[in-house]
Amino acid sequence: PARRRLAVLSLAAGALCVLGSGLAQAQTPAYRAEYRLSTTLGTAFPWGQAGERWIELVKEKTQGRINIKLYSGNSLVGGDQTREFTAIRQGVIDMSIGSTINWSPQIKELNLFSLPFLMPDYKAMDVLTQGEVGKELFAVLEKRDVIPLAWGENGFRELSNSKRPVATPADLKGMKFRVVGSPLYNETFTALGANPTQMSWADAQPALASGAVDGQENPLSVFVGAKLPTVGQKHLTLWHYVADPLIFVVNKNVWNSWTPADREAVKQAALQAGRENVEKARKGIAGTDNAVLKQIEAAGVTVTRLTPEQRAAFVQATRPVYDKWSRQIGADLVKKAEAAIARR
Ligand code: X2X
Repeated sequence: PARRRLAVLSLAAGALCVLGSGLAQAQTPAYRAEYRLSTTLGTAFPWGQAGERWIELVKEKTQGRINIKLYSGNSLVGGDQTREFTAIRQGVIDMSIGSTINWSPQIKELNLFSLPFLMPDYKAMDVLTQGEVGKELFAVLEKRDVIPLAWGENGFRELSNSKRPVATPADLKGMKFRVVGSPLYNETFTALGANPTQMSWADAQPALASGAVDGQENPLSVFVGAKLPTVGQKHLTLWHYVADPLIFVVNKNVWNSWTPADREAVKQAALQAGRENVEKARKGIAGTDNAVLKQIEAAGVTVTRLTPEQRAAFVQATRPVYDKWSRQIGADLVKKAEAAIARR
């Protein structure tokens, strides 16, 4: 019986060995057949196209080891873009190209880009994302278990409505605007005398079509891509009050499951897709190329460009919101951003 017991024991030990080597194998990269990439806008927009491009470049650079599927419309979080960041942390989403606005409810520092009239032009946006401020924001994301890789762009957000041309805060009085993101947006529109209401992009389009809200704010690429003039958005004001960059990220556990060489490939792919995305987001809008604006005017939309005096009235009306939120974001970070913009 003693010998039999020994035999049983050695059998058990053998089984453990087999199990053990199986575990050892599982510790070498266990790549999944497919990873989920979340975006808000789909492939009719530069944002969704950036997702497609990242996927394509990753596939190419990893020789097909990393396959990604695009889930636009924030479909992995039921269309609720303000829940996206939490879902990335939890692993419901593996990768994302997300707007700073949509993650700002969880990451207060990302409200920086939503401070009204902080960034006067594209150069100002670039010195933030490509400089010290951008690095600091990436460090904040990493502390929250999300690996940031590259910057992209949604764009400067312009104001549209179905009621009348808007050139002064007084013109906004009583108008209902759809906003998204953190309470900063509610406070900005309230300070201007408008009635803001927070809803997802998925809900915004039917709300605009039915007249439940009068207006919205989004980059011109979105205004055109979503065909907002066809749902009565006939008045556009170019006020450049805020702009939202996009950030390419990967869930930390997913990132750690890849070999260092594949991580580098995913990062380089993000940087390239990000650069191409910024270029595309500005096409027809920035500098001397105003093809998108021409298209908008051809659709019968009145385009209002603010004089410096008119712009100053919007800046002044929103200044208390700027000051309050600077403290919430972090006075040091805001000062650093202001200094970088002043030096640009
Ligand atoms: O919902 C919006 O307005 C959009 C599409 O621009 C964002 O996701 C921030």
